[in-house]
Amino acid sequence: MKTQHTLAILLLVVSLALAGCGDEGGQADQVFSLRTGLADGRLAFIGVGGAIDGVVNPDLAVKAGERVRIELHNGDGVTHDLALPDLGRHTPLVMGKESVTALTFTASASGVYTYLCSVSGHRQAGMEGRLLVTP
Ligand SMILES: [Cu+2]
Repeated sequence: MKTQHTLAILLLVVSLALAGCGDEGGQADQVFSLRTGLADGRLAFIGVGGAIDGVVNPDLAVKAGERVRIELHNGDGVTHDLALPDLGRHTPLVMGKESVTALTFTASASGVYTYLCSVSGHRQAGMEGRLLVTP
């Protein structure tokens, strides 16, 4: 079991390293950091830094055409991800407290999109917010 755990961490580190490489190609116009945790006894994405600091499931406001990077920090040790189902995008699972994953994409069309955690039951438990893309 210990070996499996070590292997899982190793795979996570490798996948994070690969994700990092993939992101180097394009500079992001907007970077948001979210941390998983509890707010009022519910699961939540909590903003870190900037205008969203401390905000629970913050609105992420960007302009159409901008390159957006969302970093997801695991703050509670529970496995999570961040998915944008309308855009068909999601981060890898972020497992283990203080692990970080990220998603970089171009917000091509204006609109209101839902971001959520796709781990079973987590959206219902509170992990849901909005990405606002304005023209
Ligand atoms: Cu979750």
